[in-house]
Amino acid sequence: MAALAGVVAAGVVLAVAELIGAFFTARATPLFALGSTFIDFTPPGLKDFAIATFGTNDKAALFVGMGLTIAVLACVLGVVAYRKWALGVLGVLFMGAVIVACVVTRSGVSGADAVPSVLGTLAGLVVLRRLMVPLWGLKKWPEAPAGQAADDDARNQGEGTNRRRFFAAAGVTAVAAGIAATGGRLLSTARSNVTKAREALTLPAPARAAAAVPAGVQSPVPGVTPWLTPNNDFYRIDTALSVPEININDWALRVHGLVEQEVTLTFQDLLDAKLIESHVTLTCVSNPVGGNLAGNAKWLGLPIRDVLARAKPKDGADMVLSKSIDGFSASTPLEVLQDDRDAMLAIGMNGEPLPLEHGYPVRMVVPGLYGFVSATKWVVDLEVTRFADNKAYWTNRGWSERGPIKTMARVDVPKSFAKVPAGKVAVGGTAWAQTRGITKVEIQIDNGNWAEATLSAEASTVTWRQWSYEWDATPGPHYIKVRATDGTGEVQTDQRADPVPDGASGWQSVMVTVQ
Ligand SMILES: Nc1nc2c(c(=O)[nH]1)N[C@H]1C(S)=C(S)[C@@H](COP(=O)(O)O)O[C@H]1N2
Ligand SMILES: [Mo]
Repeated sequence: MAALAGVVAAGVVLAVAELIGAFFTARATPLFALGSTFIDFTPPGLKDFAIATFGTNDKAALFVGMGLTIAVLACVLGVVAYRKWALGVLGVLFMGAVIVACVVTRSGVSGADAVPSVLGTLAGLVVLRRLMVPLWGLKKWPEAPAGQAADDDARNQGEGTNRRRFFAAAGVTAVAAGIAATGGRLLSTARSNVTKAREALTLPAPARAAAAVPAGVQSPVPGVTPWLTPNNDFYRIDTALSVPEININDWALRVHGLVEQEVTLTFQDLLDAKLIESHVTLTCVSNPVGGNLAGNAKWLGLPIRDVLARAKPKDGADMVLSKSIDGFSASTPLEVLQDDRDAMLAIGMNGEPLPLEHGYPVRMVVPGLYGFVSATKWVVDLEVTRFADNKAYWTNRGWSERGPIKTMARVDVPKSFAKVPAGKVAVGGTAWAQTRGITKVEIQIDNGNWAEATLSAEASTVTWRQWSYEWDATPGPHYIKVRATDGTGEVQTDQRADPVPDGASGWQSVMVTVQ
């Protein structure tokens, strides 16, 4: 029962902080701050494990893990408080201090944002005390601490009354905490007008429209991923447990560091600039062989080379460290942002303002590089610097400082472990080698000869290219292997590599049973 009291009190800490937190920075409530701090201390192996295991549900998995950890700690604290109240109080205050430390060290969070966590902790203490009193009145257990005064009320009650009193208080408090937490979430959503501002935003027409997409980019095989990924289906990978909410009137991008001329851009500057539109396939370095952490969209934005031309990088600069409002950063080679590949500060995705999860109002899109070294969402700062002088977020955590995308072919149909009827089986998928392009995709059944797949039309070298293959399948278990050749003539390597530190490699092999 003491352990249960601990769990209820912990729930009150989180719920009260959530409710009061609706009036403070969204990222400053205990769960988000604890989780974000945990992510920041994540070593490369663990991040990779989390994504390999949970995919884009990694955040949900983190919350479940955190919930269980907090529940176990709360049980322990409850029992400690029952035996020695002063020690329990110390424990709760210590946990409160840890939460506050996590909150105030978040980027973009101020000291005042500690208020919800402080008030939550105090509320938790009060509840813990109120639940302990009837427990101390239960004289049944020999270890019931003699000195821990149950109040007169509790002392004069019988066992049954104290027990009932405890469960009634615990139950009512738990329900109240649930209501407070839900109310807090709803309130903070209602108070946010960023979603409405995004919906009200009309994007300007580009000065240079995207190149027309040729007919036949889509693989004819049913079930192959759509060539253009709808925004809602676009994979999402980031360290942001709660999505940053940026008001476009407050947004500014500072370009500074090794430059002749510091430049500051407002959102209006972007709307007024000569924008371009272009299809680009984004890929995550954590994508395992055969994985689906890649998506293709039409982006609208300002070429970063235009911004750099105004800032005039100084000799010796070789990198741009882009930073988001929430502390993520990416190191991108300076020359990549200056060449003709159309790296951009994007404000539009598939004809809409960027969705909040994909970087609203402004993100970077850089063809040819994995997202962790280029695709900064919620970007607010570009520091022109040198690789020798500065390290990006994931580089500090064991990943590479550079991340050109490796050539990769993927089978979408049939799925791994599928059962298919004998005869003609349609095989299809996609392949990418951004900035080099895909010139060939080959299929190998079991240990047979490599056979060329039919390539779908190529939109550009910075988008993925789909393919199809007709397989004459004979009954039994079979392996389908796939490999691509890029525009330089290089065949995708069969050398297996893990995603850490600079991207997975190897040929995907799909097992199917032909019936
Ligand atoms: N601010 C911010 N930007 C970020 C990240 C992040 O964690 N924070 N993750 C990067 C990574 S690892 C990838 S793969 C891409 C993914 O972009 P998407 O979520 O729009 O698909 O965003 C990049 N930009
Ligand atoms: Mo990524």
